Amino acid sequence: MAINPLFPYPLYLVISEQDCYPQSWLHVAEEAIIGGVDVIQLREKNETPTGFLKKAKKLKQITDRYGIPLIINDAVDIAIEIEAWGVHVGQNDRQPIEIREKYGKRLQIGWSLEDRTQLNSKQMAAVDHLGVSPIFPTKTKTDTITTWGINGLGELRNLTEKPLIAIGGMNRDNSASAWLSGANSIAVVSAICQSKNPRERSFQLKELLT
Ligand code: TZP
Ligand code: MG
Repeated sequence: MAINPLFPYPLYLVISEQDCYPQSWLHVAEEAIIGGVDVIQLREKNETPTGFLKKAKKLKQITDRYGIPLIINDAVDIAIEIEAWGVHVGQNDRQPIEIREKYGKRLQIGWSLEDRTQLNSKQMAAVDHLGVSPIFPTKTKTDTITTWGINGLGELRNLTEKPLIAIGGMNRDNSASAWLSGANSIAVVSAICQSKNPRERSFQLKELLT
């Protein structure tokens, strides 16, 4: 797909300390940015609020240094506190409308689309971009509902104009087809976090998205 001005970030890294282990997650983040990652989401599922805030501050220093946007998963208050670019929420998290009402345009709001009916939800009015989740089955997240596949992604492309982010099992073999089927961004965890050379891997993935 062409670059979408509403989400001009073709390569999207979703990061946590655990998913990068045994590599240093901050090192992975920096290497990935140098390699071509355009946006990073911090997604920490096993952190205390204090621990999450500390990590968010550290990562924000890096994303600010390189001038790329940072998205915080779930923790809206932390996103506001560190002046993140955006927040990403799932179907069971804080609702987009509530976030928009409270914080206006201070945060870009990403929402996980797990079922086609959610496209008709009133929440869509407050959503800036959608995570199409998951495209393929993945060990990184197993509590999923719809596995969209490339065809499902292509169908969604015809049903909404909002930027679509393909996530779940994305790698060097399937990212180009997701891109050509209408994704505006390809989001990965393990393809970069578990790579021995996150910089090179990011570069390789980015090359596919033009
Ligand atoms: N949301 C849907 S799938 C997923 C998330 C956070 C995990 C993607 O991880 P991987 O390792 O890129 O398949
Ligand atoms: Mg969530």
